[in-house]
Amino acid sequence: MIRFLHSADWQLGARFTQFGGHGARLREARLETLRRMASEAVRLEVDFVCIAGDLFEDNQVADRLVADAFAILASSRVPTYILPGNHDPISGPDCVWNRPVARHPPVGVHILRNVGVTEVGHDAVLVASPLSQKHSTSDPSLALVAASAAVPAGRIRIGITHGSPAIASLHQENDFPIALDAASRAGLEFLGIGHWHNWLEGLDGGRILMPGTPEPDRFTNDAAGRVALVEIASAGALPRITPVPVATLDWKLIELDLFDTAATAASAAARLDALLPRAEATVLRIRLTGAVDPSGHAAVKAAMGPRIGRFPIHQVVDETRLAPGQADWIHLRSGHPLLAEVLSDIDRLEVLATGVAPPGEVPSGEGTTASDLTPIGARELLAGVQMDLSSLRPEHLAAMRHLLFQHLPEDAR
Ligand SMILES: [Mn+2]
Repeated sequence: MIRFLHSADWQLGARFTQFGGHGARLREARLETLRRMASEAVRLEVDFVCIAGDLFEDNQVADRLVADAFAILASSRVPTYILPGNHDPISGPDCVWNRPVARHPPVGVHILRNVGVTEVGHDAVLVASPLSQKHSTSDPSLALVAASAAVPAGRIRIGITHGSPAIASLHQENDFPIALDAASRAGLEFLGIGHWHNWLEGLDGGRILMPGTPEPDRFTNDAAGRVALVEIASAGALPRITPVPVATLDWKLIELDLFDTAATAASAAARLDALLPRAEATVLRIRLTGAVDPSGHAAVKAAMGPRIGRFPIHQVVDETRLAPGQADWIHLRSGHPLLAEVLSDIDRLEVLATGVAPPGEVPSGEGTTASDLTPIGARELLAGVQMDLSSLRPEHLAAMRHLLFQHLPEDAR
């Protein structure tokens, strides 16, 4: 039985310029998470830790950061194996791995500089294929086939490389495509890969795992923030994989459509309140969309105002636009005959339901307006329609127009 932690894509030193002055806090969070993985390695009594590429954001990171990261990893006293990825490929003399700071890492920290096999104890070996470029159309796992073939039978073979699972439509040709049977093709019990930032398991019958970034770095990767505990009982056995949460910060996105500003204001407040207990450890983005009038917009902002201030790292992305006024509607109707007909039908419906013509009603293409309808005409129109008009109020019809406007393509407005 061999037990180890598999992680990748730490990208230590990432600048997070989109967060302005908070970039430093986000960079520090990544080191806190690295400390957490080191403690988990001790707590779980694993045999080793591996990092399948992109420990560093690029080959220009400061020596000080490299030394700090190595010191954290060495502090666990659990052997740690680091593979160069596409962000930090092993290349020229100035690349991070060839600088003096990485030439002489602390005891227990090992850099997988070459394609080859490393003993990791318990009759298990690590078969590595590091990257030496930023892009390539070749499969980095191909090198594992020959390397693994040289390992005596009966050993547990653990592969490690970096690239994209060659899933049709999900990967790019020049982004290190990895065959979906790369582990079984090379006779590996397990292939630990890195590159994409969300947890991805189940490939090659459960033998390939992409753990995702241990510290989230975007709002869409909802399965990031973990490292993998991998346990392999013996040669030939399937790996048992358990996610181990290590993230320091939660990345939360609140999306608000300001269609109904009163309801949105209430829901914004409730959703922010739910996140407040962990406000200090949250990277918050609020995205506002929809067409809205200035007072509704102000109401939503007012509901969020006092709460947002309690989140040290937050962004408000305001993609709302002004709801159309009377003049806008007239302009829209004149430019779009089909839209004009639909709006005219909504006007008719409003007269039928409420007995009052909506403000700004304009003649339809046929030259009749909703106000022209007599009660008899209305009854004739409604005959056969199972519709209770008495429940329809002017705000419902306003919502219909609003919805219609929301769904107009940008260039039609
Ligand atoms: Mn990568």
